Amino acid sequence: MTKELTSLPRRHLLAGTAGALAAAGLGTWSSAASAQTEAAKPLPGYASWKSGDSLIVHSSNTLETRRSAFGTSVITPSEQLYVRNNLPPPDASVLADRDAWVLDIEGVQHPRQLTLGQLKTLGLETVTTVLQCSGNGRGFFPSKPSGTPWKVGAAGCVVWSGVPLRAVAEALGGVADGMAYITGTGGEKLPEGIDPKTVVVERSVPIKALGDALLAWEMNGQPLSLAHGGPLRLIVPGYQGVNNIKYVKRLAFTAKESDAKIMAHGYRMTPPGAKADPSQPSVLEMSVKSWVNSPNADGGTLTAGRVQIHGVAFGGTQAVKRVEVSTDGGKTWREARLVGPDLGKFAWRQFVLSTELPAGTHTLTSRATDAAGNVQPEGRVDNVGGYNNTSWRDHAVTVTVA
Ligand SMILES: Nc1nc2c(c(=O)[nH]1)N[C@H]1C(S)=C(S)[C@@H](COP(=O)(O)O)O[C@H]1N2
Ligand SMILES: [Mo]
Repeated sequence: MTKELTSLPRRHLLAGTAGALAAAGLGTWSSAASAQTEAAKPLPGYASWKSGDSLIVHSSNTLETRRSAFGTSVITPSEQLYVRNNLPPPDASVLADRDAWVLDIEGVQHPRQLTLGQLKTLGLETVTTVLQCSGNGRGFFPSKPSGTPWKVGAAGCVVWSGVPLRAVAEALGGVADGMAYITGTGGEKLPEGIDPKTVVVERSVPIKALGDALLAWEMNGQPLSLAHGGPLRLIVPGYQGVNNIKYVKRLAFTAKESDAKIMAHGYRMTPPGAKADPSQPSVLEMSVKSWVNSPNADGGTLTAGRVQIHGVAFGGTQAVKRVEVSTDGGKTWREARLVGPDLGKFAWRQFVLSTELPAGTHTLTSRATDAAGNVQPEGRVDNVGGYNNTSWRDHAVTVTVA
């Protein structure tokens, strides 16, 4: 029966079937139908292989995973993973001969260029990480910062394979003296006639990230797609999305942070009313966060009775130690159970609380604690760009139970 229902054309669902489903106690189906009404914009060509039903298309360069589409199986399928491009991606011809992609490596004893084919001979590692845009949760800021109003769906949990960056550095004689940062540069074609520094995607992270950083060519068991940075991407586990440079064409160990605009002024924790400047903290390591994905993340009415309240939790560079769930907007909390495989400290965990929800309105939310004892906060840190929203109150879901 469910199969028939989900395969009904959208028109049918909207023209009255939704009401019938709600009457039958299948409120989540009717909410899925109403969520689909937003799916107005088509997927952009480079991401046409993605699941349109699972994504909110904000623009051709910003696709968000629906809250109802995260599932419970830990890994976010590539078809459902969000996309965020600051510039249009390179031409698909860069994938024609993946192993011919050239990476410039600087700030080592013996700087040189290596092709992807050569990099593949230097080492192999696999790591599972949460990839999350620092603007995820921006849509909950009352100040309405400019930028995509992401709610929860600019995040996913992904498996990467590639060569550890430290193996590459070692092969080239080691990091040169005095270098304090890892600076990655994206390989997009830059618009002509403007200073490249104002548009290039170039980010620096502290060199301590060298222990975990990877140059990745595979994601979720497939060659890295153009949408996600293929043929080669820098992965900095535990760090905010922007630091994971797609189409990486230059990897430099540097004494100073990049002076590109996206590093010096973009992605800074700029206090309200202030102007962005390099003295303000940049978005680097992620911090502990969780949210509920079900039931009824996208609205609709539930039937009173037993529910499995589930969602995801992660700690950035720390493992998640515990997750609590509240059904009364944070007045009282109960311990949730972590479910599914533990894919390491950079991955997220799925959590569940099995409980009864009586008729009425309930505010469901979750609060995670990481292995270092950091507890997800109630509030957000206000900032101009709308970054780093980890507030459990903002991420609450209000459900109506009949
Ligand atoms: N070269 C390049 N790398 C990039 C970006 C970009 O625009 N160009 N966007 C960054 C941002 S802001 C985020 S959140 C992530 C998004 O990764 P995804 O599109 O694979 O989900 O990539 C980062 N790496
Ligand atoms: Mo981002």
